[in-house]
Amino acid sequence: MEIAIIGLSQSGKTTVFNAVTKGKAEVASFGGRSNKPNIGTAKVPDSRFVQLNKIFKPQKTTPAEIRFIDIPSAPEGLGESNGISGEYLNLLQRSDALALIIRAFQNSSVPHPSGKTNPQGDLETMLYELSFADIEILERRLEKLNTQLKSPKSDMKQLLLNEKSILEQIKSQLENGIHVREQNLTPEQQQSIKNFALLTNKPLMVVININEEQSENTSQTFQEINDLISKPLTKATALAAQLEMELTEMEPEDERAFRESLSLNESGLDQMVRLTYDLLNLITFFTVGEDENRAWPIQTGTVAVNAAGEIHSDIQKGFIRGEVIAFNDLVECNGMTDAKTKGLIRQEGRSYEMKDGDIMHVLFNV
Ligand SMILES: Nc1nc2c(ncn2[C@@H]2O[C@H](COP(=O)(O)OP(=O)(O)OP(=O)(O)O)[C@@H](O)[C@H]2O)c(=O)[nH]1
Ligand SMILES: [Mg+2]
Repeated sequence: MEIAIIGLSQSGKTTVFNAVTKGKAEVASFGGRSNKPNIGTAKVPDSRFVQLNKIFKPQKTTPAEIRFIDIPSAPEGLGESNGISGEYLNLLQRSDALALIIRAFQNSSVPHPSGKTNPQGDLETMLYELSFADIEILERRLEKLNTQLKSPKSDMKQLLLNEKSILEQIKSQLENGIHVREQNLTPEQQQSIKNFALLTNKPLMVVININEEQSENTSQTFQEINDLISKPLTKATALAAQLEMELTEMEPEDERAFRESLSLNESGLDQMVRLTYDLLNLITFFTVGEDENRAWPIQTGTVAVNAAGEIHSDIQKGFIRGEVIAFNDLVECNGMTDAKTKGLIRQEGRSYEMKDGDIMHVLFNV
């Protein structure tokens, strides 16, 4: 799973990135900014995984991970209505979801690019920018289709015309500010745009970057942007990125104490991960053993053979069956031996639909 962090310049993208990945990427000082994307992973906090590690004491533990890419605001790009293109566009297209950072913090030493903190305006700008990128992608395809339609092979003509009509409809809605994910497309329509990886078809999380002492204004900001965020496949959260980043730099005990004193119960990392799981409809399954315990994020509805493919493509290819036990059953038995005696380990076939918290051991042929 890969999330692209986007937003206007100086909105706090790199700060959010550092807070969730516990990274040390350099934040921009005004004027001198880096143009390379930062790539890092956030480890998904999961108390069940901690419990499994206590039971199995493996040599290695690998929590579930979500990749974050901090996309710098391109000199010619994002928010300046000149479009998103080239390398930036590719990075955005290949991501599974977009995290859009909206600046709501006041910081006189960090001037806002347009002079004034304006969450609603910035959000509108960025939503427009994303629509615009998609319109350009569709226009390029439509141009090609029109050329092909000048001398179509007869068996292709109807197909091309169908595609053209679908793309034109989608484009016209985008021109009215309706993102693709809000367009209620039929499976057939979704199929015809699948390869374009349109940006406004991706799940969107809006992250409002607030000052630490701004909590009262936060609900007001939410109210202001409410119409823009209460849409399908769109979620929003507020976090104080600067503070979150500083907290992640502390020793874990100090961080805990500090959070308590500020009554910050959910960390920025937790919030972002929860939102990602929610937005992408993810669950976690586990593999356990003496060598390694590992947690794997998968989409709800994933069947056993495809879950096995997350581990390795060979394991998917040679899949025979899965030995599966629910997390609660395993913990109650405090390990596999007792669980086996009690008959709690199930034999499941390729099409078994994985449940959140399943522990699976795959039997396979090489
Ligand atoms: N007070 C305050 N300052 C912040 C907050 N988040 C970021 N900043 C400051 O704003 C400046 C820009 O933050 P960055 O994280 O570099 O912003 P960015 O969006 O990555 O900037 P570009 O990559 O240049 O587009 C830095 O000086 C940060 O310290 C915040 O929540 N509160
Ligand atoms: Mg940055």
